[in-house]
Amino acid sequence: MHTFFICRCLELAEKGRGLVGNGAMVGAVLVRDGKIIAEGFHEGFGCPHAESMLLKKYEYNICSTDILYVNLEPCCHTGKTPPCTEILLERGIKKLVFGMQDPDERVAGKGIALLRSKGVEVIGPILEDECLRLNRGFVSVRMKSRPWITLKMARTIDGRIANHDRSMMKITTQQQDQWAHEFLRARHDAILVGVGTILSDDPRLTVRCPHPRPLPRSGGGERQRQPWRIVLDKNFETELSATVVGDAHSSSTILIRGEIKSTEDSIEKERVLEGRGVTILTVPVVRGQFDWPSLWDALITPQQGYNGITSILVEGGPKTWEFFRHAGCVDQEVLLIGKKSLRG
Ligand code: AOF
Ligand code: ZN
Repeated sequence: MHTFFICRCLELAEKGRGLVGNGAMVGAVLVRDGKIIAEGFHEGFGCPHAESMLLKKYEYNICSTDILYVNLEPCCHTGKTPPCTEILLERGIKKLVFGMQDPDERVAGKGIALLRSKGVEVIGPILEDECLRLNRGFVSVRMKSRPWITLKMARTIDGRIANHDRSMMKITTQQQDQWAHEFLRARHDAILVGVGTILSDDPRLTVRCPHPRPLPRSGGGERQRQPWRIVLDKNFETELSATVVGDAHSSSTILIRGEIKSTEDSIEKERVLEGRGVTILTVPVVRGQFDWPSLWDALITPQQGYNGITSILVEGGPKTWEFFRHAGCVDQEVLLIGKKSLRG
C-alpha cells in the first residue's frame, strides 16, 4: 500500500517539472483509512513546499491514524519557506512515509531524526530508486554541483551521422522523434546544443508531443511546458535570424558566451536579444574551452528572472558530445539508430 501512495506523490511531484528551478519536485498525499483525503505539490521555485501546500488546503483536524506520504524527506531548515517539520508537528501529524532522504546538506536525515525525536512514526525510504530517478537533476546539483546530463545521439544503421558533404541528414523515424520529444526533451529542464548546430541546422529545440501535459498554473491555456534552450556560443556567433532567438519561445533561450571583446555589433546584438527575452550568461573560457565549474555555476545558480536548472539533454553534434564526454560529465547516453542505411 505504501508504494501505491508514494507513486501518487511522484505523479504530483512531476507537475512541478520545469517550474521548481534548481529545487526538488515533491508531491504529498494525506491518507485516512486507505483513502487519499488531500494532496499537494511543490508548484514552483520559492513557493510553499508540498507538505505545506497540502496542509494549507486541508484545514480540518488530523487524526492520529492519518498518514502523510511524501516522496522527499521533509525539510527542517528555514530556506525561502519555513521548515516543513515544524508545520507537520504543529498540525499533529503522527505518521509519515517518505520516499528518499533529502541530499541537501541542510536536511540530509535531520528532518527524519527530528520527527522521530518528537514521537512521529517515520517509515521509509519507500520506492527509493524511483524517487531518486525523478529527482536525479536535483540530486546531481546537490551532490555534484552540476546538472544531470543526458547525451542524445542518432546514427544510421551503417553508423553515419551526416551526409558526405556534412549537411544535415534525417536519420530518425517519426516514431523515434515522438519518443524523443515525450521521454527525453519533455523530461529535462533544458536542451543544449553548440552554436555550430544553430548555424547549420537552425533547430527549434521545442517539445512537440502527441500527448501534451498542460501546465498546472496555465488554466489549460499553455498546452506544453517548453524546456530551456541552451546554446554554447563562445564567440557570440548566433545570428538574430536563428529560430531559437526569434520564435515565440525566445524567452526560454539561454545563450552562453565567452568573455570576448565587445564590438559595436556585439553590443547591438546583445541589446536586441535581451529585448526578445533571451538570457545571456558570460562564462570564462580557459584554453579555448568553457571553464566547467563556472559553466555549471552559471546554470544552476538562480539570478534575476532565472531560477536555475538541474537537468540537460545534450543534442548538439559530435563536437559537443565529445566536449561533455571528455570532461566526464555524462550521466546517461541515448543512441537512436535510424532504420535506413544511407550507404553511397
Ligand atoms: C520539502 N518539501 O516540497 C520541497 C523541499 O529554498 P527552499 O526553502 O525552497 O528550500 C529548498 C530546499 O528544500 C531544497 O534544497 C530541498 O532540500 C528542500 N525541498 N523539501 O520538505 C518540498 N521542495
Ligand atoms: Zn519543506
